[in-house]
Order: sequence, then C-alpha cells, then structure tokens
Amino acid sequence: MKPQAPNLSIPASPSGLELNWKTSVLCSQGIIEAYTSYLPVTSRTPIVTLSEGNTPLIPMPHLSSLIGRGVKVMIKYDGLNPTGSFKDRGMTMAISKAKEEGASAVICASTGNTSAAAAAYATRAGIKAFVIIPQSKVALGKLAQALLYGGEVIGIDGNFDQALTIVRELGERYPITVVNSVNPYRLEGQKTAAFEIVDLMGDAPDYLFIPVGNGGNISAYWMGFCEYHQEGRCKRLPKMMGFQAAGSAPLVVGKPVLDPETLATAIRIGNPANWEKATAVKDASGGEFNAVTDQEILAAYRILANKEGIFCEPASAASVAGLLKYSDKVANEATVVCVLTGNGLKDPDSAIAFSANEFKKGIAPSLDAVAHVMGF
Ligand code: AN7
Repeated sequence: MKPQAPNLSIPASPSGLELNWKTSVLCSQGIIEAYTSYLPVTSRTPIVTLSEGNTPLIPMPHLSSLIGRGVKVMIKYDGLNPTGSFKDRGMTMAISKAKEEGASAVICASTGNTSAAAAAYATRAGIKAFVIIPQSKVALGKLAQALLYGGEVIGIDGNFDQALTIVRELGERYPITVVNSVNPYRLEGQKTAAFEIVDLMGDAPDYLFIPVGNGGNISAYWMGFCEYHQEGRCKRLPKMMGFQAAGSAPLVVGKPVLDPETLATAIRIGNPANWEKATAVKDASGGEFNAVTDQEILAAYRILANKEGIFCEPASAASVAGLLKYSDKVANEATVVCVLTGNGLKDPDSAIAFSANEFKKGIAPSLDAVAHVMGF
C-alpha cells in the first residue's frame, strides 16, 4: 500500500503578514506559531519569525558517566537557533510586538548575542535596530552578525552595564523600543524552551543547570515550567541551578560587581537587569546560584567539544562547568538538563586559543611528509 501523503496544509497562521504561498507549502514553525495560546499575541500581531525554537535535547553519555550514580545528563542545545543563540526565542516576540505597536526602531545593549538577534529580526520586520556594545568585549562572530544583518552597531568604551543604563535612558527619552530582557515579551518568548523540554520528556527534569548573566533566561524557563505545571503537563518542577563566571558573579556575592571580568564575554555582566526576578526563581525552586572560574568554564567547554561533539560558546559551558563542580548537589538517578545558550561558532577566537589540540602546520606538500606527520 502506498504511504499516505503528508498533509501539506498548515494551520492558518495568526500572522498579519500576507504570505499566501505559506498555505500551500510546508514550512517550519517558529515558537509563536507552535505555542500561540501561551503567548500574548492576537490575530493582529504580525509574526516576525525565522523559524526559531524546536532545538534538540541531546543525551550526554560522557558527562553522565563522569557524574555516575545513575544521573542522566542532557543538554538543551539552544545554540542551534537561527542566529545561534536562545535570544531568538525572545526576539521573535519582542520584534513582533514592536511591529504590532508601530515601532520604527528598536534598541538594545548587548554582550553580543542580543545584538545579533535584534539585528536579524528587526531586518526581517523592516525596522531599524540600534545595538550598543562594549566595543572590545564582543566575540567576533556576534559582531560579524550584527553588522551583516544590517544593525546600527555602536561600540562604547565601557562595559555592558554602562551600555544598558544608556539604552534604558534612550528608551525613555526617544521614540524607540528597548528589546533587552527588561522588555517583558522577551521572557514570554524564551519560556518556550521549557515547554519544548517537557513536551519531549513528558515531565520537567529534576534540575535545570543554566548560565546566568542578566537573569532573564532563568526567569523565563521558570515561567514556562510553572505554566505547564499549572496545566498538569508536568508533575514536577526543576530546581533551578544558576551559574555565573567567578569574576562577574553579582548574584553569588550579593552585590553589583563594578568591574566584571571573564573570558565568557556573553555573561560579563555586573549588575543584572532581572536581579529580583532571578533571585525569586532560585528561592521558589529550591535552587542555587554559584560561581565557576574561567578555568572551570574552559574545562567544560573542551569536554563538551572533544568528548561529546558539542560546540558551544564559553558562557554556555558555565552550566556544564557548574554541574561538574557541584555534582554532589544532584540526587542519585536524577535527570539534569544543562542549557547551552549559544553556538561555539560565535567565538572562534576562544576556540582556537583554548583548544587543547595542536594544529600541525607547515608540512611539506608531499605524501611522505603528510604520512609521517600522521604517524605512519
Ligand atoms: C550565550 O546578548 O546579555 O541571564 O546582551 O549570550 O538571560 O542574561 C547575553 C546573555 C547566557 C545570559 N548565555 O542570559 C546579551 C546578553 C549566553 C548569553 C547569557 C547570555 P541572561
């Protein structure tokens, strides 16, 4: 018998965009289409999407064996989003709502990933994006993205916290929409990562390990788990385990850090915008905030790549560094999801500088020379 033809029609999109051919061609959905009823959108919201979300949950056999005791470790690989980070989940919402409200320009401060996502989604919406970045502390790939997507990139001789202060002030003074995680639509979009985990696992994990900068993403995940829990879609709620880089760990030391430092530039943040929210999440879930050193971050970064085949950026590896450092906090047989927030290709300089591997170069272009280097 012939297999049934797949149903090529997709549910009528609540989009205001007139993409007639979308009704006859099967396209990947973004998070707004996948989770419409959980999001503050209406039939008048123009959905600005790059088909973000639906990122893989991948088992980590090597990490699981390192922890032992029947602990099952998985990663949520959000570095596989369209611009290479979890920011796309929030940006599809923030830009769609900005477009709905008639904004002609958006602005963000960024350690890099927000700038890339803002520039991409704003371009898609026909809106201008201004991105204010600490000029010497943004990874190469992120800067490349923000520029090529057509963002107006403004580098300040200062850090992220200073950039965010300026951006918030600009948002009050001028007709421009701030799309940092102080914009509530950002967290609404980002909560869909928690939905995806539960949809796959059939329940929430026992623990969520996650890097923390401004504290937006940990708050968004918690919101997602709680909404699903209320509906009975998951029976448990995870303990939220947040990790900051030791040189930029205001939530761990309990006060703002004036001069944050870490090679994990994405989380080089000294005064988190979502301080209270993130702290409330940590407390409500029975979780913890802890710090990991740059050396511990790099060790996890290398293990993920050369033992598991997963390339993330250094800031993302903070979640796994935290698991390796604080594994005694994890119960026997528990399920653990570590969030990998950004793709390794974002920061090629770090990958080359901190790889334990050797690039054997300068070899003569002959079979004998190459075979010799190969060990034959
Ligand atoms: C890879 O892009 O703040 O705790 O301006 O890029 O929600 O701030 C990035 C943050 C973790 C921290 N991992 O998330 C920005 C920015 C990566 C990141 C975080 C960021 P939050």
